[in-house]
Amino acid sequence: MSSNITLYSWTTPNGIKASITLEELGLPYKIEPIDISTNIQKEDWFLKINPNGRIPALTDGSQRVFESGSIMLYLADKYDTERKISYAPGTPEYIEQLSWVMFQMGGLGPMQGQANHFRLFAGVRSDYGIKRYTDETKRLYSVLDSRLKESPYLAGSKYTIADIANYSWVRSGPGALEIDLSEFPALKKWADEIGQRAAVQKGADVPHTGRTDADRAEFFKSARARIDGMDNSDKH
Ligand SMILES: N[C@@H](CCC(=O)N[C@@H](CS)C(=O)NCC(=O)O)C(=O)O
Repeated sequence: MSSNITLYSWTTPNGIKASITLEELGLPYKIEPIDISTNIQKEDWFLKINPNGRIPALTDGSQRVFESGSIMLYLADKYDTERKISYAPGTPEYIEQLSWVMFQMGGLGPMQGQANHFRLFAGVRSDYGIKRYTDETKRLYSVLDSRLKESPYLAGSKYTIADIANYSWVRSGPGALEIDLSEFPALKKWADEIGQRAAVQKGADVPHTGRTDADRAEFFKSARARIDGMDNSDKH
């Protein structure tokens, strides 16, 4: 099947969901790097592709697709005819896959995103905000851990877009929030295995910025130190 895909993205947990899915499907695509620190994603031309002004977004010919979950479902529905990384609509496994994609979109992404905000990026230090969202992230990890104790992958016996969606967030929990994944043994085993996949390693480096894991670790460390150096604003 022919495609004319352009991906607008950056190496963030939501961004790499789209690029890993494209790599797993072996689809050709053009990458438009959107460095979100420069706010290009708020410019008028980009808002025509994603009215929400965030990455990732994708165009396929004249079709625009925004929201990382919709992008994954769109790509799976249209291009995964061999069902390499998805279950067929109408099957019970498809509904399980959809449920775990929505779990990530409505739960893990927003909650871990807030934890990252309070722990790394906020303009004030709120110990309440850090605890609330880090605890909720860990609670969601325990839900994933329980599921992965009973099933090798989130939707069933096969690795799917549900795993890609959740893995893309879980992978950064240890570095950004100092979450010890060994507290969640089934989740850790699953994450370690997914992290070995060639398509995952390739997709997680899109667009290629040249930043290494050591650079990222250093960034997280100094971001946490900046927050730790402030007075806790909850007291005021
Ligand atoms: N629900 C959206 C969230 C997208 C999102 O929050 N993207 C972040 C990067 S992970 C972003 O673009 N941040 C820059 C901004 O908010 O301006 C999705 O899953 O696509």
